[in-house]
Formats: sequence, C-alpha cells, structure tokens
Amino acid sequence: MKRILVTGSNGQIGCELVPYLRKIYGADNVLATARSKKPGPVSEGGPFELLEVRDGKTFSKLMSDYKIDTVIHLAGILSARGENNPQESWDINAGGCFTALECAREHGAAFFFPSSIAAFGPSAPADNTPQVTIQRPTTIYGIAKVTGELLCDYYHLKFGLDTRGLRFPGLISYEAPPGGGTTDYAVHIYYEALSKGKYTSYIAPGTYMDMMYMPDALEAVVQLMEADPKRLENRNAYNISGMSFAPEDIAASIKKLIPSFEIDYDVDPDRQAIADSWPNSLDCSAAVEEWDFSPRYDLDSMTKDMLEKLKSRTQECAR
Ligand code: AKB
Repeated sequence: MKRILVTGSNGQIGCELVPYLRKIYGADNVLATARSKKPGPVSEGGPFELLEVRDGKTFSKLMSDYKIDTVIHLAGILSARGENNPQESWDINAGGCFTALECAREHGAAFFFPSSIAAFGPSAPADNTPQVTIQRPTTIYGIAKVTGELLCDYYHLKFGLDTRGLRFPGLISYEAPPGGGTTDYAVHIYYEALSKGKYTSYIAPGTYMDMMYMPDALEAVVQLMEADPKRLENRNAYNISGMSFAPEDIAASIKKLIPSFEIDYDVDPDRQAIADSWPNSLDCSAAVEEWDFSPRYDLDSMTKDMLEKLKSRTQECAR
C-alpha cells in the first residue's frame, strides 16, 4: 500500500482508519472520500474528495488523479438500518462494492472489502463458526456482504486482482458512534454508563455476538493488506474477532469499574431477530495461520480503555 483511497471515510471505521493510515503511510498518500465533508481530521488531515460510491466515473478519475494503488472500500449501510430500506441498502452496499471493484480492476489496484459476521445466517454453525461453511444470511445487509465476498473471489480468479477482506464483528470505539447496526448496543452502553449510570439494552440477555475493539480492527486491516500474498488462501474475507459476549457480560465488566452501574432490557424484536441469526462466536484460525492475526484487547481491557477515553473526552469538552 503506497497510495490509498478510502471510501466511507466519515463512518465509524473510516474516521479512525484514515488518520491511522496517514500516520503509517504519510498524510499525502491517503485520500479520504465520503459523500459529505465534515470538519475534522478526515477532511483536514490530508487529501479529501467528495465521492458517492456508485459514481464510477468520478471514482475512476480520482484513482487516476491521485495515482491510487489500493482501495479500502468502507462505504455502506449497516444491518438494522438496511432492513428499513432493503432496495437502497442493496444498491449502496452491493452496487457500491461492484463499482469500487471495477475501478480497482481498471487501475490494477489492491482491494479491501469489509465483510461482516452478518455474512452468516441461521443455518451456519453458531458456535466456533468455521471460515468456510454455509452462508445463507437472512438480512439484505448480509446478502450484500456474501455478494461482495463472492465478487472478491471472482475478481481475484478472473482478473488476478489482489482482493483481501475481513468479516468484522461488532466494532467498539469511542471516536465516532456507529449508526444503524445491530451490535451498536455494545458501544452505547459505555456512553450511558458514564452519563446515566444505567443502560437499557435492546438486545436480550444470553445473546452472544463477536465483538472487537477498534485499535485491533485497524491493526488487522493493515496487517492483512501487508501480508505476503503467497500465504493467503482466502480472497473473499477472513473471520476475525476479539471476544464474544452477551449484554450481561459487558454489564458485569463495566460494573467492576462502576459498581453502581445497572442494566435492564427492553428488547427490540427486529434487531434481536438479526442478532439471533448471526454466529455466537467465530473460528479465527485461518486468519491466525495465514497472516498472524493477534488481537490485543479482551473484554475487561477494552472496558477499562473505553471508559478512560470517554471520561477524558467528556472532561475536555467541559473545559
Ligand atoms: C452491524 O451491527 O450491522 C455491524 C456488523 C456486525 O456488521 N456492526
């Protein structure tokens, strides 16, 4: 990766990945793109251009203008929001991925695809879900993710494109909140632990999902993109996870540091149905064997860091 274009740069991953990549590869070598310009490090810390991911003409021109050799395609609509407008979700998620792959092919660029635990459905084994298994998701978001994975395989086989991807679990971060996901509760809970001392979970107790702290996710993207291509057997996307927990586990972890913290439940049937269709925990051995995936954070170390970072941000804002 020498000259990188990132789509969806204002999103939960993009707003942290762009500054992270700029630190490693140099600010001028990371072009952030998004549908709108927001003040902050993404648009002000290096080159920024407006880009709607289905606009192949502008996409291709930006790739020429900036001599791009790697596309990190993050733009997309998350799972729960996707169910409110499946047509739009398909159009942006599957259509945007196809356009981005075509531009990468045209310019001979490497391509990163963010798949998800949503690429599995209720018929996949729920525990220790294998890297290669049945993938019949029941959300439009998951269907677009499987499509993206298959397209990555296809472009690699047919055109020799250097495609690489990760099946992201729920990502927990403090820089920008996620929007419209099923795993978002695991971010909101930290904000409300500090602001209200309690949290009402829309996900039921006993619902296990894979999760990961953002610093591990950022490191995984770079590690995978820099991995020796000869070692990579999977060109669609790799299972990755930092931990698997249910709402009562994250509440117990917060309680160790905020003893008065309380959780209760008001389950949202729509998001619960999505969560129930996803794996409880992924088998990440292919990522470990093929590119040395090794996340650093477990639930308690993540909780400690999240609460510290959120607290210091609140104090800074109050000053
Ligand atoms: C979502 O909940 O939609 C995302 C995901 C797991 O892909 N966080």
